Amino acid sequence: MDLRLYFIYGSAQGDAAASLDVIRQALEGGVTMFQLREKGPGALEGRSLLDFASSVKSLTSEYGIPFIVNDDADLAMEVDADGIHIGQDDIKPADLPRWFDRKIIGLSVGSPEELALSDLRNVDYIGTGPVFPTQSKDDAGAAIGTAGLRRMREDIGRMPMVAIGGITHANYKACLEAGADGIAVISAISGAGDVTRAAHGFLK
Ligand code: TZP
Ligand code: MG
Repeated sequence: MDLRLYFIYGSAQGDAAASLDVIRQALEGGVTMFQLREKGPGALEGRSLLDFASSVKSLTSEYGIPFIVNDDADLAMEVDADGIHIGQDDIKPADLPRWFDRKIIGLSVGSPEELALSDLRNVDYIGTGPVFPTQSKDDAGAAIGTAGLRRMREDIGRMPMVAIGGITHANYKACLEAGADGIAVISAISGAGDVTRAAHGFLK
């Protein structure tokens, strides 16, 4: 598991073909992890979601990159994902089917208070944020800043930690300096004119 550059994306409001193209370009740019996060208006469901997820899985496998599914344990199992990412309001890591024992389990933890309430057995990495304000998640909560990130690093010890929320080429180094093992990004990659170049720019 290499958390350095964790790209998160969905089917772009139902346009699966365009989305696959974005994901391929990001993989070309050197993304080290990928998470399928299918949310919001136009999100795919049922058979079309399953087909899309399978296509993404094939694509990430081609590049040897872990394919993580957000929230949806059934979907993760159906497409034989490499892992799942869950939030505080989702299924608890300890309640996941045994199938996930051999898989990567990520958990969102936004604050030291949430950390104190989280059962980290079975958890392989933590996602912390939003570090900076973000347009990509309505209920992301207040930004914790790099000071909040540093505090989380102190509290979690050696647990792998990826920073998320509002991360750009201008601020990602501050996240790494604050103790993150890597950065998780949606818009600074998916919204870039040159997706491959944008991804690559985070690896310098
Ligand atoms: N969780 C916390 S912030 C966020 C998620 C999924 C959105 C990150 O997106 P962006 O565009 O990189 O700010
Ligand atoms: Mg969730």
